[in-house]
Amino acid sequence: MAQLFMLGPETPTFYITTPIYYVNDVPHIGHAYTTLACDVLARFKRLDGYDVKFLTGTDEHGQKVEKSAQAAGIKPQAFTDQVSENFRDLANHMNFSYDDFIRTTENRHKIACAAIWQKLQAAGEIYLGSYTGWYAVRDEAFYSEGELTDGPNGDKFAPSGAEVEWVEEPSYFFRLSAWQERLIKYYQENPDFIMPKTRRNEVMSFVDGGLQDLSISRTTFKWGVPVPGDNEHIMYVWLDALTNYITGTGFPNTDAVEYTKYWPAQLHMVGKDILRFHAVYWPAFLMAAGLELPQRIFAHGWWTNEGQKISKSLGNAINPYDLVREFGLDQVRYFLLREVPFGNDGDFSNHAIIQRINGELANDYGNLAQRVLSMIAKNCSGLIPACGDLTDEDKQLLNTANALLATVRDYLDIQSFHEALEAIWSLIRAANGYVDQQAPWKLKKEAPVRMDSVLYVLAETIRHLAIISQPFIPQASSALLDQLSVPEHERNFTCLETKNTSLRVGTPLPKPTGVFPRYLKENVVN
Ligand code: ME8
Repeated sequence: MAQLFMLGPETPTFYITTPIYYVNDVPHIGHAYTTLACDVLARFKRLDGYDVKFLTGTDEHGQKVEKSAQAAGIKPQAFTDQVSENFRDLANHMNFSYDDFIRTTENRHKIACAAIWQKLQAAGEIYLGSYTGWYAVRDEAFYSEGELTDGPNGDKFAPSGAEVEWVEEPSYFFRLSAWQERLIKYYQENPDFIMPKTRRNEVMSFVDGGLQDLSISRTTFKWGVPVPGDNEHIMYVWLDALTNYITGTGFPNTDAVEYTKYWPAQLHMVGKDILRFHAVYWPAFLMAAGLELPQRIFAHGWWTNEGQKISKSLGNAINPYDLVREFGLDQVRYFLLREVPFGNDGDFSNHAIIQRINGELANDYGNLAQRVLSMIAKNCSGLIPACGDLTDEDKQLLNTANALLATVRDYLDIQSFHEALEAIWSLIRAANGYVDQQAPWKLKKEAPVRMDSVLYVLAETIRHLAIISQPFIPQASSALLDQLSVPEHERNFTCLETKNTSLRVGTPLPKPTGVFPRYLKENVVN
């Protein structure tokens, strides 16, 4: 992704990651949601002057993927080559601005896995033993007897609902139990390390309950990274997968610019299902290997479809391609981040997305832009009008517009997307109220100078809105900025904080066209 500023050694960096997705699944709305959240933050930080690295990718090893390849009748490598592309396609289709796409079958990653293993081994954190216990292939996770529930036919299930199987095999172990107190201390000293707070509490009570050493190698199948010095074993797929975050910065080459610049990451974004791996195992591995910890793990909530859990067996996974085709890309991006307070679970429904599209995008934002730009086209010969003396109402609206960036920045710093959007919409509503109150269409005859000022104030407000809404709804924002003739190099946030980039009087504007159509069709997806 192109950077928008000259970058130098002083430029602050922002490294953000998505989970790497299991290739055996078909990409659905849940995957799109996590990457979307990262995309918005990455775009925001780029506009805010940061040197950003945004990493996503696919998790390609392990028993689950090996089984899927067998079922497809092809070799695991050929299988993963094929299906990994589905996730890259999704990222491109959703206009995600990732800088790097990692596949765990790449050589750079295998090298990083071997290196972290060797660091752990050299630190005395690994010993050989044997694992006897339960394993869920679907979660690629070990479970203790106490965590399981009994099924009707004597089978047993993990808390996630995944079926477990009994495993007995030689295994290398990581001394996780020794890290309990240091992890708790770390959580206490870094209260924002795990967010949201409720999830942090869950993790802390899990760790408080005691940690057992973790099995980190398998011998009963082959599809994985070999354990250095013992080819009988392959590395546990979660140790392999988590390592991707440092592979992405060039690890084990810790002296290279990429690593020193980007590690530790500012944010690992994950769903709540995989928080334990990220907030317990990963920091323990890193501490044990003598590496720095990421600054934050944010675990967001779970999407259901019209009240039902999304699952392969129910066949109700929401296909993001269908959604975008039906409603439009920016509309889907807006809905996903506006509908649900980030961190909470959310329910997808056609009714809800249509309400948001027609109410907030078409009526509120679309109408504001359309009304103002059409009046400028009609009454000001399509030129940015002059701004005369400002009234209190003018100043109030402009002050609110000037304050918006800082508010949105603060909300995004705590990953509160819905509040950031609410702040943007509160300015949109204020601007619509101002249009009604000032009634510029009535001023044309009696007070044309005042009409010009009102339209200028509104156009300047829309400039703020369009610049700040770029990370969320990039296509519509860019169309609006085109219609305001804002040049490409004046679309970053610095241009909201310096006076000389305000709209220039007399600038010709292209013919306005609507950017947020109403959704009118009866027929909807799924
Ligand atoms: O767990 N609602 O991969 P995965 C919201 N490979 N988010 C959802 C979702 C839903 N219904 N379904 C999936 C793995 N997600 C591992 C990760 S990382 C080192 C290894 C999102 O393909 C959410 O982000 O099962 C969740 O954490 C992730 O997809 C799980 O993806």
